[in-house]
Amino acid sequence: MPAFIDEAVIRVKAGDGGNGCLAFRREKYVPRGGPSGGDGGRGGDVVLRASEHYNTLLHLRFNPEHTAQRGRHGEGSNRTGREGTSVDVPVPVGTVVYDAETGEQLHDFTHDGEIFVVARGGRGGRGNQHFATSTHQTPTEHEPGKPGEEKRLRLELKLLADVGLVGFPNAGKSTLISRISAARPKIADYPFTTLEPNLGVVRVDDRTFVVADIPGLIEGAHEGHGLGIQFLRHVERTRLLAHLVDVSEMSGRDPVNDFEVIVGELARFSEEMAKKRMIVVATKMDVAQDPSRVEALRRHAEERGLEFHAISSVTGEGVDDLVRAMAEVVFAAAPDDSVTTQ
Ligand SMILES: Nc1nc2c(ncn2[C@@H]2O[C@H](COP(=O)(O)OP(=O)(O)OP(=O)(O)O)[C@@H](O)[C@H]2O)c(=O)[nH]1
Ligand SMILES: [Mg+2]
Repeated sequence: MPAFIDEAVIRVKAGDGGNGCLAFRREKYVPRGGPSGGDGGRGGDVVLRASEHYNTLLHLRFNPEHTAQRGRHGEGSNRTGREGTSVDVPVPVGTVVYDAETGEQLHDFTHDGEIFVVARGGRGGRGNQHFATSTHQTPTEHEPGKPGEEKRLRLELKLLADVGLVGFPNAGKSTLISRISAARPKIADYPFTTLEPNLGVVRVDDRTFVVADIPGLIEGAHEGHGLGIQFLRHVERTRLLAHLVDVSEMSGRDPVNDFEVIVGELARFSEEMAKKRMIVVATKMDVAQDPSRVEALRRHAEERGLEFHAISSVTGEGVDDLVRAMAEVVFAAAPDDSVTTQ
């Protein structure tokens, strides 16, 4: 099974501590009052936070620098500088964090909401108020703030597909994934073009999900015909199947029959696969001559309570609607709460 790894390298810099202050109280008749320099505030941390809201690391590739605020400097009258604000960097559950310089594994996120402070803010320096002793009453010592930690991180995520594309060879699976993601699988007008699964990351508004394009299935795939059903395990854990059916005359077959053949093969693979949520997708609408073929498939889907979409990956017809329908199912399973990307 090829490893599908999503990767991002980011730089994190925690806030520096504020400097301690050098100051003396001003008192009437006393030329020099006691020392009154406040401490610098602590710098903010950079915190990685696992969120089910994210399925990929794509948002970090667009935004690779994360800097927390520095602490404010101390002030006179023993005033401590304000602490710097920390920054939260959301990552998907399943992300493994490495130090990019040393290769050391720093953390492995396993559950939603988990946090890991990856770069600590620097301590604030002490003001001169702390340096007074009975014999040293006008101290001028005061410390600079400590620098915040700075790291280059490599984040790694094993991608799990959210949506699986299934259908006959030549149905247009690879063409669709190349239209909706950055994946560029081979596309050709003969069956069994795709020999290995391809994953593509699909972006919808500020969220992403992963689509798997797998080799086509044919009748008897469960007995090893064609490339067989071995690749179905790549979509075993998806939340949704998009079942692509070529409704153009190019296929030389009947769309409803094609649909049933594939459903039969899925059922023979596993009970779970047979029960998986499915969207039926009529493909190649730009070259479909006979509307009755499309209508027959639409009715067939409706009778089975399945959502139906008709698309052309060439003209783009129906593709946005289909992507939104996929996103709805995928994101319904993950809480859509507070987090947004930049
Ligand atoms: N006119 C038209 N042709 C399409 C469309 N989608 C795919 N095709 C063509 O159909 C042929 C097969 O497309 P692929 O995307 O390779 O099909 P596939 O389902 O990935 O096929 P396998 O990898 O063999 O399972 C190619 O010649 C595509 O250019 C479409 O919307 N309109
Ligand atoms: Mg293909």
